[in-house]
This record gives sequence, structure tokens and C-alpha cells, in this order.
Amino acid sequence: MSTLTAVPVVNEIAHAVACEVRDGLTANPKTLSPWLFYDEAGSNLFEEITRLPEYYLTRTERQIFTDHADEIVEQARQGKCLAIVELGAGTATKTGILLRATLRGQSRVVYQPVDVSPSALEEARESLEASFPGLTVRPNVANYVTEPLVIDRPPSSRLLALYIGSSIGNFTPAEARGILRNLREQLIPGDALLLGTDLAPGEHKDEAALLDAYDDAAGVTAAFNRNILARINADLGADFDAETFRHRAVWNAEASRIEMHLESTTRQTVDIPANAACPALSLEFEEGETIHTENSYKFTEASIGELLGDCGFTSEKSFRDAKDLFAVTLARAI
Ligand code: AVI
Repeated sequence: MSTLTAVPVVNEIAHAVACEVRDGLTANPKTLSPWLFYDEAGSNLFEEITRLPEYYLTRTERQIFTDHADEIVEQARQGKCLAIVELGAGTATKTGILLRATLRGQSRVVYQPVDVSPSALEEARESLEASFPGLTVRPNVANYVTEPLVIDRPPSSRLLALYIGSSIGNFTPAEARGILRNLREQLIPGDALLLGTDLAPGEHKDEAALLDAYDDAAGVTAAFNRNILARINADLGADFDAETFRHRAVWNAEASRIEMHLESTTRQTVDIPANAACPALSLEFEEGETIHTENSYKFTEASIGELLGDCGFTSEKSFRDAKDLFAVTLARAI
């Protein structure tokens, strides 16, 4: 499943990997973009992460949907028929809860999942259409991060756009605004957005629990992080020894984000053969030098409101779990 969708379309992936690696690993400090996590092995590891006891995000958001689906849908539809769009839908496993609630109030629903992965979308279409009579799935293979969005508006319906799973958190504030503005261009005033965001540590959430979610005892997140190096070896013929890189998860309070890094445990050289995007590279790592692989931004009520306000939305209602770990915000296009 492709959860983070800042990924280029399939036939451009090999070239994009080469460009990303060339730019990121010759920068100082070294970085790699998190979309590189999601090859097949990485996508499977992410699925495993979502089931870990420490990784509360997925099950908490699912519980919020289970507890509030009818209210969310009623609030979004304001008496009209809803059509649903989802950014970065992947296999759309949590979306079924909202689709079921929508179908309780109208006999037919059009659902347009947007994702770069045609196979994930096809899987979603088959399983959702089989489970929900009255549902029409119109897969939209696109990269909503880099391309203008094109959304179909069924006649006289109100659109409800879903951007859930804390996916927005993996983008910088500027990128996040670019994504929501791209979406807003396709909406009209009165349409709705449901945004899932993980919350910053504070009164109810302690920093240690947040860090554990990104550094689990079983080492699955560490394997997920290191897999980025295995992917570069597989795709570009590099000679990373992933075992010589330590997984690091750090809370950056000033930026309100968890950062994931890979720290070289030794002084070493990594070679990447020449490819269409780049001449051969010989990369030097100092002992302790890191590659910054991911940011996962954490929000407050205020920062969610600010983000939405900057992109042409107003926050209407925030749905939370009992422990205030995660927020699902229903916003209106203005
Ligand atoms: C996909 N994304 C919302 C996850 C997150 O929590 O930022 C990716 C992840 N990285 C480490 N664990 C999970």
C-alpha cells in the first residue's frame, strides 16, 4: 500500500529515485525523502507499524471514525447528497467506516480515491464495491502533491474530501499548504474536508509515548527506516550496509515534529554506480553522521486552524479520542 503519496507515477519512479538520492545524499546535512520508504517491503513494514502497540495513530483514528462516523457525515452533508474524494487513499482500509455511514443516509455514493498506486486503487475498488452495494468507486491515479488535482463532481452533490491517517504530517508546513490549496481549487464553498492529524505532546500526551511510537521495542520502525537503504541498493546498485546505520527518532519541539534519522555507526564510504540521472557517487560518512529520512509534524488546535485558514477552509468541528491523542477535523471550504 502506498500511504505517503508524494511519489511520482510508476513509469517515472526509477528516475525519481536516482534524482532524489543524488540530491539528498550530496546535500549537507544528508537527507532522503520519505516517499522512498514505500517500496513493497517498506509498505509491508508500514502496515506492520500500524498494528504495533506503541503506534497509537492508526487505531486511534479508526476509533474516532467508529465513534463519530454518523455525526461526521451529517455535519459534512448539511442535508445534501455527499460524494467522497480521498487523497492518498492507498487501499482505503479505514474509509469503509465513513462510506458505510454515508450510505445510511443516501442510497448511492460515488467515491474517488486518489493515489499514485494503480494496484492499491484497484484493490480498494474491488473490495469496497463488493462490501457496499450502492457504492461506485472511481479510482484516480494521480500525484496530488506534484500535479493539479482533477476531481469529478457528481451533479447536485456536495464533496467531502478525506485527507486522513496523519499523512499531512509528513510534509513541511509549506508543502502541506500546497497540497490543501491544490485540493481547495477543486472544491466550492460549502464542500467539506476531513483532516486527520496527530497531536503534539502536551497536557494529555507525554513526549516519551510519542517517541515510543517512532521507536518501538520490536524494532519494526527501525527496520522500516533502514529499508530505505536496502531500496537504494536494490534500485541503484548501491552498497549500503544497512546494519551500520542506527535508527534514531528525535522530538524537535521547536518545529513540533518527530524526526527520523539514520546514524552511521562508523566512518565509511558508500558507492553508488552511475545511472541515467547521475555519475557514479562515492559518499563519505563520518562516524555519527546522519541521514534525515522523515519528519512527522504534530499539531495543536491552533496550528490546525491556522493551516486550514491559510488554505481557504474554516474548521467546523474537531473529533477526538478520549485521551486527546489524535484529532479528526471537519472543515468547510469558504
Ligand atoms: C505515514 N505516516 C503518517 C507515518 C507517520 O506516523 O508519520 C509514517 C511513519 N513513520 C514512522 N512510523 C510511521
